[in-house]
Amino acid sequence: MTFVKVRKFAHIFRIRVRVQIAGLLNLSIMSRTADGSMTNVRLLKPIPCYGASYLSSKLQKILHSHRPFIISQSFLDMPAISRWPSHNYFHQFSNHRVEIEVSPHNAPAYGERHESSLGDVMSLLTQSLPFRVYMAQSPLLDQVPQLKEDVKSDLVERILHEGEVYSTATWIGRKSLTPLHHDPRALTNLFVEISGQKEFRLFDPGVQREGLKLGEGIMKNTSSVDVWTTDIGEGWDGTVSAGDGLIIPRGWWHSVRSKGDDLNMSVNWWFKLTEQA
Ligand SMILES: O=C(O)CCC(=O)C(=O)O
Repeated sequence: MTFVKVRKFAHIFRIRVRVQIAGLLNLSIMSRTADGSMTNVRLLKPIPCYGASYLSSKLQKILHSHRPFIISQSFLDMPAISRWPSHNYFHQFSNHRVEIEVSPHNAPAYGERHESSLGDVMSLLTQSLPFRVYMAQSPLLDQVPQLKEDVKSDLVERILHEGEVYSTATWIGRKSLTPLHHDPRALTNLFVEISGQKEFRLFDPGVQREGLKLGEGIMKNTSSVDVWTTDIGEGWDGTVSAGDGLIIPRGWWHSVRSKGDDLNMSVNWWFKLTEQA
């Protein structure tokens, strides 16, 4: 083994031991942020991950536990997964007006909202831009009902059958970052990744609110703390790839960022779980 390899293994080993010790003692570990500064980020637990076959008999029980979980590679039957990333697919809907958010890269805040045509947005998103453009929480599926056919999937139907759907949203962008917030309190979120990868940081509804720097009025569910560099308490972390889903239970705080530089596409449904008798 070369000297370089030995050093590399020793380094990986040291990191593993540090993480294990920190986990055992529930200590905080230091990690380096993108800008090179050190930050104190407490250990995050991995979001549990299940496959469709495991879920088939336990779906109700797991949903009603109100704990988050990733559903691995179980939405690959969704036509959007092959259709939406293909170069020209959205051309046919080019003229539809949509809203986008524009903000500086990495800003842990919602962007300024602008209106544009879907065609222009899709062509903007093929370019490397000095700012972030995000078609966030778009009612695209209601505006273009034809697209609803693309997000049909047996498992989506099964999950939504456990409650009543309130609304759905489409998310298309690059290098996106959604700040920490919680959705309307009564609603569970079924989130499906169509293209690219997204990382989620989740915190349970009981997280310490002091220090969250919450907004006012309709922004009182949104924090201006950057949970990617700042420790706000124990949380859960996980990544979804195309074909994966995630359940965000009602009231759970979440911040979401895309991974890599590729076009990223997702869709989600907010639904109210039917209470169990
Ligand atoms: O994908 C994102 O950027 C945010 C998703 C989100 O916040 C949600 O589905 O409630």
